Amino acid sequence: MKKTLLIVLLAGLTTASTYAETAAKPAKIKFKKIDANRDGLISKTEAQKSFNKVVIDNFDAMDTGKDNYISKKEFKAYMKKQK
Ligand SMILES: [Ca+2]
Repeated sequence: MKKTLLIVLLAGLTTASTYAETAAKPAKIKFKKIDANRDGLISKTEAQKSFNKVVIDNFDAMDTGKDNYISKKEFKAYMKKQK
């Protein structure tokens, strides 16, 4: 019984660290995946629907033009800064 619990815990840890690694690499985010209606801009709604924590949390930082949309240019500029 104890052994099973340990395996479950270890499996949970592995999953958690994999998730953290993904979240810590904003450069891997695909603009196209978030831009649901393919108009070349990410709206706040699209960001929220993508469930991408990096984009949701940094929406205002990415939206340097302050027009409530992240253009591909703004997106790329932000990703470049993260490297
Ligand atoms: Ca869009």
